[in-house]
Amino acid sequence: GKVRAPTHIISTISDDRGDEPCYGGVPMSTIVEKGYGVGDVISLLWFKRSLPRYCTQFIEICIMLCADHGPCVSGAHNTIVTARAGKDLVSSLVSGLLTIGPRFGGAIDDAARYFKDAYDRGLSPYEFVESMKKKGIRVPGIGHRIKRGDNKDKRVELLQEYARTHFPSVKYMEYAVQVETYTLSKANNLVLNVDGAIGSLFLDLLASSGMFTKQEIDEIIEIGYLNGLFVLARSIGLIGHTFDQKRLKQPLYRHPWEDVLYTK
Ligand code: Q5B
Repeated sequence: GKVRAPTHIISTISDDRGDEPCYGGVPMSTIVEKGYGVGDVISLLWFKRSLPRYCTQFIEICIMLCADHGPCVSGAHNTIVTARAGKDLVSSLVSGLLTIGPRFGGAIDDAARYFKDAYDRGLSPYEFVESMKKKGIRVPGIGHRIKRGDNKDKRVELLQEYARTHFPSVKYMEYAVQVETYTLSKANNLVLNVDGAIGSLFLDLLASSGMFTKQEIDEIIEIGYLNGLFVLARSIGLIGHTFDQKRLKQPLYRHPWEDVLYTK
């Protein structure tokens, strides 16, 4: 009989054979005819299912709100310096993307992991924050360079407002808010930041939409899908910064001597 040679690649998210490409089994024509948005495409390619509109809209809001945060943040700064060194679009983009990590934009997965673990174990915000302090770990999703208790991050408020209106449950978000109340009692810079808001709200989306099993939720959190939202979103801004520098014909960047402490 026929013997199938073993394949070198297994792929389950898209198929480019046939008349038209399919994302998660959905043909491109359906995606266009039904007016799907980028949130639907992310649902199909990342989560391998069609999610309800309120979920895909939430994903789209995350992408829009995180697309850029000005020229001074780590990612944009790297991209600007790279573009001004005469490098191409991809080099400028990845140089900015490479700054995304535990301190900058890449705390969403860890925020989801730690908030979920603490909430599921029934830890009070006090017990959670103090246990993190004992371990010498900063609470992911808490703290910001310029946002303060009396100057909260509007992006966080917008995400919370949307979820309170559309999500069946926001128990993880409410927990994150309680954690913030406690951390703010310690220092005014320890606000719930955009990473923490997305991390906790995505836990609510996963847990309350009825679209994921417990095992699937654990796998999503363990693999770490959620930083992908920031990476994808901020790519939009970083590409914009690259074009901006090139359009403005900005020269090679050199940091001023007077801003460096030369010491032995
Ligand atoms: N302390 C974000 O730190 C930052 C603490 C903490 C306990 C904490 C810091 C942090 C966790 C990681 C996180 C995402 C590095 C941030 C983002 C996207 C962005 C960016 C933008 C955009 C800021 C002062 C005192 C110290 C610290 C204590 C600080 N954070 N304690 N848990 N989480 N957060 N990252 O201002 O006693 O004086 O030694 O690591 O969630 O990246 O816009 O810029 O859209 O682009 O440098 O929004 O919070 O504060 O290091 O001087 O700390 O607070 O231990 O205590 P800072 P530091 P002490 S959103």
